[in-house]
Amino acid sequence: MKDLFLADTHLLDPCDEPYLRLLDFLDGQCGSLRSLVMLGDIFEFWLGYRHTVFSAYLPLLERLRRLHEAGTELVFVEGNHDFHLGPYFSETLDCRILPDGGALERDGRKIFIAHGDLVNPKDTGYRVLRRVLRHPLSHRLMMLVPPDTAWRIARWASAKSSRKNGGRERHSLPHDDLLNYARQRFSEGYDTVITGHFHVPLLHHENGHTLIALGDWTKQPSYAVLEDGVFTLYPS
Ligand SMILES: [Mn+2]
Repeated sequence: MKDLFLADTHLLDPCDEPYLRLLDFLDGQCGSLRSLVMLGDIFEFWLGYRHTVFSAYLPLLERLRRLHEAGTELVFVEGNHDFHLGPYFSETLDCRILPDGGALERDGRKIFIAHGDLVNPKDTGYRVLRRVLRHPLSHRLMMLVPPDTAWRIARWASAKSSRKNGGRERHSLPHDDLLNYARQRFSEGYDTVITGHFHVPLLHHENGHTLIALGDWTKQPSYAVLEDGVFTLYPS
């Protein structure tokens, strides 16, 4: 049995190639996963309503339900695109939700998982906005928006941001901030730190500690596997 770590698939349209690739990939993993750990931005946009989910996400949610029924533990660290996961995840899928990341114990290893959006300590503006948006009151206000309207706004915002980037996303890894963040966790007793968010894969070993940054799911799907106490990062 193994544990699978995945981030930044940014799913939006179930006809998109990366989305279909993820469904195939998860179908192939069913029955062999002890846990599936999603480290945020799995969805390009998510809002947890009580009785509604976005229909574009039904294919993935069905895969997650199958994994859960096959005995896979689901863990979700909220990203900056998908927070307020709500009752579908917590109740229907029995998913363990970590809004700000947290600890995971596997094979005697003490692992800290986080999305990665809090790696830069100087990004105070983002931190304030993040706290406001994640406040339970914000969730209640957002749920007053009809799901069709929320979805339309999300698609518009997504198209706008990809137009702004000229259709090409540019990603880079803030090495120093990320290393400092990981070293802080190592000093707290964690032996492994795993993040997503930067879309650039990294596997770094240091004094018996391991730092993994997951890539995304565009051209070369990126994920990490923990099996028999050893981490492997793909693409390797
Ligand atoms: Mn992110």
